[in-house]
Amino acid sequence: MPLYLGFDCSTQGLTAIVIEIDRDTRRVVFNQSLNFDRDFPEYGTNGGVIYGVDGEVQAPPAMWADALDRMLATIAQSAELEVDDLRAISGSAQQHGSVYLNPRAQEVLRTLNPARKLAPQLSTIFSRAHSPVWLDASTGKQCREIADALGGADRVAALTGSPPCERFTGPQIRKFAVEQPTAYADTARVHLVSSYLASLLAERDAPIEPGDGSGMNLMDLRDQQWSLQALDATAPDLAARLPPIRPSWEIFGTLSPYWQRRYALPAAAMVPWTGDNPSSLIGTGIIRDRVVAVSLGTSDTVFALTTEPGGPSSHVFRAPTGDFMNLVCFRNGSRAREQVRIDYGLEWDAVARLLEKNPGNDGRLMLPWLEAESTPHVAHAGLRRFGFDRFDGERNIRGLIEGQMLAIANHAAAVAGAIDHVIVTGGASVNRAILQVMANVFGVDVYRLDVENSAALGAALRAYHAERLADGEAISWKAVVSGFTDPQPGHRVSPNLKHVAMYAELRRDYAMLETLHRDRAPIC
Ligand code: XUL
Repeated sequence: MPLYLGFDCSTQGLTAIVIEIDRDTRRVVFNQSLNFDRDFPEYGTNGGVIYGVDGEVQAPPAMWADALDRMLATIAQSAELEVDDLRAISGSAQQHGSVYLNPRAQEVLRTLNPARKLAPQLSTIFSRAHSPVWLDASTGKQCREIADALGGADRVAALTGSPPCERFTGPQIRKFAVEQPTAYADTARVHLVSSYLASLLAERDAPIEPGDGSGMNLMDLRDQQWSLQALDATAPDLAARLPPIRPSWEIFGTLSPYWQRRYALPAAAMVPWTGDNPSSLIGTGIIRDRVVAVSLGTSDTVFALTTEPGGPSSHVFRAPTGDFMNLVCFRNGSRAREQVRIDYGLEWDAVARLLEKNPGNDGRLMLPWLEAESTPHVAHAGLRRFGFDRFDGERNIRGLIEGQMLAIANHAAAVAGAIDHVIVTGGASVNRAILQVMANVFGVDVYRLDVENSAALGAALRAYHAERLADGEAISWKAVVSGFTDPQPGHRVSPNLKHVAMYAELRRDYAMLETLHRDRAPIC
């Protein structure tokens, strides 16, 4: 039976999902994850990243390569899989992060020794040892410079889909080019995390896919090509350093001889990798109107498909369907939830009981900005509590989770108009008590999916879609996702009508507090 493999290289780990699709069968046959901190302690990461000074957050690209190698070994050895049937591979990765390769990289990739591990063979290919990732908030100056050069932040948003944002790749590249000009001069290729990992599988430069390219402040959102104006405003000779942008479904190579020999894998078709959010759009199956997806992960994101860009959305990306997607991203996601839970010494089931015990927290609100926040822009980290103090554990925990859900529901208005229901994905989507708060706050049904990692599932589904197209079958997206993403009644959490009106009032109060406490001159 044909198999399709999808990866997701998120902030904290690498997941792989294999799906089996035939006329009457559609099922997930492999679903495993590696955690960077736990499984690769030698890289010294904390939550998959390394915090530096002044808002810098980076990760070692060699660690991602190591994880890819270990995961492919697991897949090849899995007793449940007939790996010879692997037809196509795609993937997704945390968005915005960038990998810098020197001129020797091409040759090294072409001559990898299949008897040896991948990561040590890559030790000479990086012109920058560590990659800046989406949590990096150190490029405010570069954002302002890019905005000035292009005629203002609104102009940049109209051109690229987003105003200049600290975590976006363009401002990050500019900072590197200005602060480390020698290393920049030694850079032959700047990849996204997604296209870097795809290149490692194909042993050649993989293209950038438009969904992930939209998170760079460098791509013309309309024609899905590099904007020469944006490149010029960012760094010298950048055009020569970027891979081409190619359609999401255009097969660009095959799994390379290195992997074929190393793990006896077939020459499966390679489909461009995208960002985790565009991939989740497919993996949650939200390919129609009036539904939004909420991803509760390291970042919390809210997104929806749209055929025309517009509305007051914070970001507009291209979607892997060829349409557009609106998205807002909250920096304070699962790390904030986890930290507050640990601070008050509670297990998750105790947190669930607290949430159920007193919905609405007696009207006590918290702005949940444990770390600097991106929606809305808040540079100065710190929880803001209203009507309680830090010693009140119950109110702190409820305040944080309710605050996050109020923010998500309020900002969802920038993503989609009327919403019939919400699809939730990501690690915290298994937590029913959190989903109950979400349903009460949104006032509509919330569904969780069978597969928690919708980005990896989306990647496997994109691999299937591209392989079918290449085979001459004009398959629709509805047919692609069917059987994998259909909301199940058993996974529905309905709003408790007793609480909906109360939360509607809290949403207004929360919005007011947010306006008072957000940064006056937002960057993004
Ligand atoms: C989206 C964003 C995050 C990352 C990490 O703009 O920055 O969601 O993709 O998952």
